[in-house]
Amino acid sequence: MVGVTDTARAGLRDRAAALLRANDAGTWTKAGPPLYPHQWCWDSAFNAIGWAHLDAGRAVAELEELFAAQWATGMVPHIVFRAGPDEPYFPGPQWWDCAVSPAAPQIATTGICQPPVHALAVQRIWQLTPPERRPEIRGRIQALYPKLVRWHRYLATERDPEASGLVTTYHPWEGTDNSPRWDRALARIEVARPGPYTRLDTSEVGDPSQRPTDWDYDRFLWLVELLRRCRYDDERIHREHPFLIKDVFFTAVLAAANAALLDLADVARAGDDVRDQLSRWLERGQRGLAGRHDAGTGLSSDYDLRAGEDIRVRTFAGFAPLFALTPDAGQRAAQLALLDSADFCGDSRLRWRLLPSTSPAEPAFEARNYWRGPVWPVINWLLWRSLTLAGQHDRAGRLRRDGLRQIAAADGFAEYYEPFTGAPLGSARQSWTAAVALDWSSPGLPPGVMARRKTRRKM
Ligand code: 2M8
Repeated sequence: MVGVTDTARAGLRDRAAALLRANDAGTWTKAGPPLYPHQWCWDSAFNAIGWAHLDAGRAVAELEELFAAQWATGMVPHIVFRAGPDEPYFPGPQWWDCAVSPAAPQIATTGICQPPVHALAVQRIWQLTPPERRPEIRGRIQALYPKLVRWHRYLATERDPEASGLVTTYHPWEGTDNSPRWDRALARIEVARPGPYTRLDTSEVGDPSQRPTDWDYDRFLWLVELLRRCRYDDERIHREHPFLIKDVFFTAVLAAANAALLDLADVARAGDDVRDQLSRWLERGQRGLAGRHDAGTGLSSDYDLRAGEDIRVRTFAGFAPLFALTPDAGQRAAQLALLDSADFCGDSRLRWRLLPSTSPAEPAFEARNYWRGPVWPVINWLLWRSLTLAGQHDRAGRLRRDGLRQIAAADGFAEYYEPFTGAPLGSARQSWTAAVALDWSSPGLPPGVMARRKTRRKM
């Protein structure tokens, strides 16, 4: 941590570990109480990475607990409602009513999912497991591995019936809630009648301008109602649902996760058929992303299936080829130049050179509003990981240094940060930010290597 003393780094690590422990419910981690008291899907993966620095067994338990709520379809739900009634969250299980689906598990969950960071977490856990714990952890990874493959299979099939390589998302809550990426698709939903409701998030955060608007919430809840009416049946959703987006960021995470599973195949003693399948999904995802390149902006664009139109908004998601490490060297060089440009990390107003959720040059940019501008440490962690694997060590090192400075400069572990001032925003006790701080402040630990297997068969 250049520019921050060893003492400061040790202090940050201690505080990050203390936050994870404070949010620990034994075998799962509250995402960010009191705002987020339950177990969230991709938060859990990052939290497992944090735990891996403290206790490999606890790290695996996080994922075991999450996958205990895996749906019969293979989907890993976006929230597992594990907190008790004294820790309210809106919308709770009754809004989702997942019992309408025969695929839902016994425990209450939501009926959608989030980006599959989990294989990246397992890769990191294995990397950090001390030799004396390897036999035990290997056994547990072997048990988890087929569940991860089922999860990826769900995304590669049910969420991509066209076999395009691109994952279809059903709801803004499948990752980046009020990102301007969804504005036009949400605006097309003219009538949203979710029924009376009271939000809790705006009072928890205090400053409503940091959160989605009521207009957004009307549509978020209406989409839940429509998904419930489809009984969360993927085939029906593809036929009837008004919000179907080919999401390039989600796709990129899946590609990186498929590579991570390939990397772990020997640890898990996976058979050749599984390895071949993962290779095909990886290639198909990377090819799908290559097809989403927008020559005008240099970014990758999401695609709105219902409107039949590209979504041309400059956000972090446009760097999907970089997150996925697609093989086109020319495209990668162009994306790196764009990343450094004044439209993104090179904006001279930025307090730190970190990737904001939305480009400050974009008309929809809002510096304090959630996914519409603020810097999210977890997104920068994913970028850091990709830059490292791409051999971009200087860029990766700078990103990690600035990422740590940003977190260390503020009290607590914020959910997101104002890009120009560095002010901490949203939840102040966000587990995944503490997890990222733990991972980044561990000296000499680059992320795992990407598998570079040749595919044996054509798709
Ligand atoms: C945010 O989303 C939840 C709904 O899932 C919310 O606003 O209530 C998002 O940032 C999401 O990506 C994240 O997983 C979740 C918990 O940190 O909070």
